[in-house]
Amino acid sequence: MRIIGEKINGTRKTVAQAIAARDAAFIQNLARRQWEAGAHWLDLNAGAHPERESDDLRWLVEVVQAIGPVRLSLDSANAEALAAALPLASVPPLINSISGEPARLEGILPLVARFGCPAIALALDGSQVPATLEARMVVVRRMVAAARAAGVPDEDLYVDPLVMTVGTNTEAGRLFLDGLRAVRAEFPAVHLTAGLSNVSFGLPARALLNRTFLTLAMGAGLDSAILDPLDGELRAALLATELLLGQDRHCLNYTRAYRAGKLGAPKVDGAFAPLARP
Ligand code: THG
Repeated sequence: MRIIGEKINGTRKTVAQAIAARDAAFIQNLARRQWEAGAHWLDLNAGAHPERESDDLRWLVEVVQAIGPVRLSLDSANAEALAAALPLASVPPLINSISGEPARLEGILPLVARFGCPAIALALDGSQVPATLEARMVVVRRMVAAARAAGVPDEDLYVDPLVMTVGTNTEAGRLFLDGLRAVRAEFPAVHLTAGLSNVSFGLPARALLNRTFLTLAMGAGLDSAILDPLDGELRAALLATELLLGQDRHCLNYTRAYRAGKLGAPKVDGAFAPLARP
C-alpha cells in the first residue's frame, strides 16, 4: 500500500492560514511528521485561488523540499499552477490529477508525459461526478487511452474512481468499491487510489469510517490512498489488512509494528471480569 499524506491541504483552515502568512515552519512540521510516519508522497494542495495558486504551490514545493529528500504529490486541477511548480521538484512528483475533462486532459497530460511523472486519473468529466459505474468507466477508458497515446505507461497511472461522502448518499461507498473492481478487471496494470477521508465528510467519528472503508477498499484492490498517516489506528488497520490479504510476507511488518507498540495495547487480563457484587 502506498500512502499519500493528506495534511498539507489549503482547504483546511490552519493550512490556508499558514500558506497566506508564508509560515514555513508550520508546513514543514506537517511535512516532517507525515514523512516520518511512512508516507510515500506528501500531497500539496494550495487551495482554490486561481490567481494565487501558481505562487502558493511553488512556495509549498520549495518549503517542503527544504526538509530533505521527500517525494511530492502536486494536488491541482490547474495546468498553469502545475507547469509553474513542476520544474522546482527535485524528483518527478505524482501529479494529482488529470480527469476526463478535455481541457484538463489536454492541459495536464502533456506535462505528465514530458516530466515522466506518475499521475492520478480522476473518474470525473467536467465538474459533474458521473452518477453510475458505467458512466465512470467511460471516463476511465478515455483517460487510459489518452495516457497510452501520450506515451504514459499504465503502471504510472493511479485511477481514482472518486469517493464521495456517504453522509449525503449512502450508495457512494458501494459505488466506489464497484468502481475499483471494474477498473482492476479491465486494466490490470494501473494502480488504484482514493481520497479516503472524503467518505466521512459531515459525519461523526470520521476516523472509524475512514479506517473501515480503507479495509473494504484494499479488499477490492486499492493499492494507494490519500489519507492521514498520523492516525495510528488507521495505520494499524492498514497493516492488519495487508497481512490478511497476503501482502506481508512472513508477517514481518505486522509483528515489527506490534513489537514497536504500534498496534495498540494488548487486552488487559480481567477487562471483562464480572463486576463486584454487593
Ligand atoms: N482524490 C484525489 N485527490 C484529492 C481527493 C480525492 N485531494 C483532496 C481530497 N480529495 C483528499 N484530501 C483530504 C484532505 C483532508 C481531508 C479530506 C481529504 C479532511 N481533513 C479533516 C479536516 O481537515 O478537518 C480531518 C483531518 C485532520 O484533521 O487532519 O477531511 O478524492 N485524487
